[in-house]
Amino acid sequence: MKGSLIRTLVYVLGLLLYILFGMCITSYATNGTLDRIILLLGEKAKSTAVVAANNYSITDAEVEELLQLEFTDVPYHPANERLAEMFYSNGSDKTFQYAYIMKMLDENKIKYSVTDENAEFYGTEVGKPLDIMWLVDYPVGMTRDEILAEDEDYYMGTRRYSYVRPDDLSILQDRKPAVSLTRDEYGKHASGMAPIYTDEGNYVGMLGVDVYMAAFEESMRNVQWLLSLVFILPSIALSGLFIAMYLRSRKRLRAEAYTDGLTLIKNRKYINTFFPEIVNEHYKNITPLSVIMVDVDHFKQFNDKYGHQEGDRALVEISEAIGTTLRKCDAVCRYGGEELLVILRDSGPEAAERVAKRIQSAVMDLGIAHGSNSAADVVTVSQGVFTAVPSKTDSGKDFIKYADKGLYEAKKNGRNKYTVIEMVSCTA
Ligand code: GH3
Ligand code: MG
Ligand code: MG
Repeated sequence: MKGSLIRTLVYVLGLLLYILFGMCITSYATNGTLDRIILLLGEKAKSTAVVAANNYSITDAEVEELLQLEFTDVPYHPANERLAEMFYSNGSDKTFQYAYIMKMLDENKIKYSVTDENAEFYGTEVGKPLDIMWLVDYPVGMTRDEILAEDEDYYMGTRRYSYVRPDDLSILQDRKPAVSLTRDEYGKHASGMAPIYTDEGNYVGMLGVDVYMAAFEESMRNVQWLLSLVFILPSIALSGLFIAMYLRSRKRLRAEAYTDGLTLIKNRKYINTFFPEIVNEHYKNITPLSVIMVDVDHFKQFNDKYGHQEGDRALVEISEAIGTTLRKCDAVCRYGGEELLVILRDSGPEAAERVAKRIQSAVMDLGIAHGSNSAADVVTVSQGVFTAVPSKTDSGKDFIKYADKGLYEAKKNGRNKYTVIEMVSCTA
C-alpha cells in the first residue's frame, strides 16, 4: 500500500514538473517571438523615422524658438504641426504612437533635475540632470484639439524633459539611424530614430518614432495561457486518474486484508478489529447482539476420508451456504480452522435461533457426502448461539466464550444441533 502511495506521488510530482516545463517552454517561445516582433517593428520605426527626417524641414531660428516655449504651447507651434501633418496623413496606421525630436541640451541650458516628487516617474535617482528635451512632440493620429483634450497632463512642466539613458546617448552622439528598446510606465516599446538637421545644416537631435508593444504583449499573454492549458488540462486529468487509481487500490488492499484467502469470507483479523466496535455500538444503542459459533462435525475424519482438497472445497461451500442465510448487515467470519463465527446485528435470541436453524438446513442441503459423520450421512455443523445486550466493559470476549460453550453442548448432544445459551448466564 505504501509502495502504491509513493508511486502515485511520483506520478503526480512528475506531472507537476511537466506542467512547469510546459509553462517554461511556452513562455520562452512566446517571449522569443515577442522579442523578434519588437525588433521587426523597431526596424519599421527606424525606416519611418529616416523618411520623416528627410522630409521634415526646420530652421535654426525655429529651434531657438522651440527651446524657449513652454510645453503646453508646443502643440500649437508650426514646427510641431508640420510633424503632425506628416503622421496624421498616415493616421490609419496605428503602429506608431509618438513622433518627436529628441534634443540633447547644452549643459548651460539644463533647467531641471530629478526631484523626490518625480523620481518614480523617471525611474532614476534624485538629482540626475534632465538633459534631454522633446523639442517637438506629437501623439500620432490625433488632432491638436484631441491631444489637448485627452492628454492634459502630458504637456506639463518637467515632462518635456528627461535624462539621457546610456543607449540614447550613443545614438544622439553617433547621429546614425538606430533602434532603441525601452520598458517604461507604458510598457515595452521600440523607438526608431534618425538624425535631424536644420535647413542651415546644424545638427538638432534625433527624430524618433515609438512603437508600443502593449497590444502585442496582451495577445501574446493570451497565446501563453492557451498553450499552457494544452499542458495543464491533460496533466490535471491524468493526476486525477492516478489519484483515483491509488484510492481504488488502497480500498481493494484494505478489503483483502480482512478477507480469508480460502473461503473469501471475513477473516480473524476482521473479528479482532471490528467485533469490539460492533459490541460497543450495541452497548450504546442498548440493543441485543447475537453470535453463533459454527463448527463442522467430524471434519478431521472428512479430511482423512476424502482428502484435504475436498475438505477445502467443503469449507468454501459451507461458508457460501451460511452467507445465503444472512442479511446484508450480518457477517460470517472464519474464526479459525473449520470454525466460523456468525455476527447478527440487532438480533434477539429468537431471531438468532431462526438463523441457526436456517444454517443447519442450508449446510445439510449442500448434500456433501460424509461417511464418517455420526450425525448424518452428509456434512453437518454444530452451533452455539449466544445473545446479549452488551455492557460498557464488554469487548466481545464473553460473546465468543458463551457461544463456544453452546457449541460444546451441541457437540455433546450428538452434533448437527444448535444450543442457545440464555442471556442471563452472560456476565456482560
Ligand atoms: P468435531 O465434530 O468434534 O468438531 O470433530 P472435528 O474432527 O471437526 O474436530 P477437530 O477440531 O479435532 O478437527 C478439526 C479439523 O479441521 C482438523 C483439521 O484438519 C481440519 N481443518 C481445519 N482447517 C482446515 C482447512 O482449512 N482445510 C481443511 N481441509 N481442513 C481443515
Ligand atoms: Mg473445531
Ligand atoms: Mg469440527
